Amino acid sequence: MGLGVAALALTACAADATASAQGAAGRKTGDVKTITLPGGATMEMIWCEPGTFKMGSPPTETGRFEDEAQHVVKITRGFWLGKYEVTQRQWESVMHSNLSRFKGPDHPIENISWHDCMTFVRRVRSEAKIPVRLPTEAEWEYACRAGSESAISGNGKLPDMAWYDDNSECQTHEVGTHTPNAWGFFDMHGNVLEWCADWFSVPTGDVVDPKGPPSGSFKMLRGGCWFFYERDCRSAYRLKRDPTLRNCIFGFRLACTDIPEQKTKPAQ
Ligand SMILES: [Ca+2]
Repeated sequence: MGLGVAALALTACAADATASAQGAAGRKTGDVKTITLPGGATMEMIWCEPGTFKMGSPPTETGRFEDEAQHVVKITRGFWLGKYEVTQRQWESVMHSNLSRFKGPDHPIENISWHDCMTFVRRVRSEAKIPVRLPTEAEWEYACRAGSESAISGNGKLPDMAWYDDNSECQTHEVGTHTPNAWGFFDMHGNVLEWCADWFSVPTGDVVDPKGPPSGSFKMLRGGCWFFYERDCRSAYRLKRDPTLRNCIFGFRLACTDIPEQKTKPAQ
C-alpha cells in the first residue's frame, strides 16, 4: 500500500514536470507540425520553446571573426522553424518559378535574393493564411545550436552534419540527408546559406528578443554552404550581403510564431 502511494506520488510529480516542460500550450521543443503551402506542397515545422543561450563564439574558438562577440540572448516567445531548408518543390508550389542552378525537387531552392524570400513569405501569408516570416538571426542561431555551445552543433562533426567544401562535390544536395541536430533540424550547417530577417549590426551586450537595427545596407545569411570551408559553416559564422543579390549559395527556411489550424487547404 505504502509503495503504491509512493508510486502514485512519483507519477504525479512526473506528470507535473512533463506539463511544465511542455508549457501552457502543451507543446515542447522538437514537436513537429505540418503546414500546407499555396499549390499544395507541405512543409514540416519544429517548435522551439523560449529560452536563453550564448550567441556568438568565445575568443578561444578556432576560425572565429570579430563580428561574433559572444553575448547572452533571451528568447521570450517560442516559435516554429522549418525542419529543412525550403526546397525547390515547395518554392515552385508557391512561386511557379525556379532559378536554381542545381535542379531537383528536394534540393534546396537557391539563386534567390532576400527580396525573393519576402515575396514567397507574402504569398504564403496571403494565400494560405499562415503568418510565416524569416527567422531573426538570434532565433536561427538558437535553433542551430539546440543547446550546443560548440562550433558545430549536433555531434560536433561537420562531415556528419553538413554538405560543405570537403564533401559536396561542388553542388547542393537533397535536404535532410545528413544528421539532424539535437532538436531535429537538418542542414543548419552547410548545403545553402539561409537568409535571416535582420539588417547587419555588431552585438554590444546581452539582449532580449533581438531583431537587429530598423534599417541598413546588408541582410544576414547564416550557416555556411556547400561551397564553404569548415570555419565558415560554424554555428556563430555570419555573412552579410546586399538583399538584392541572388547567388547559388543563398537559400532560406521559414519561421512562424503561431500556426493557426488550416480549416481549408490553399487553392491548388
Ligand atoms: Ca543550411
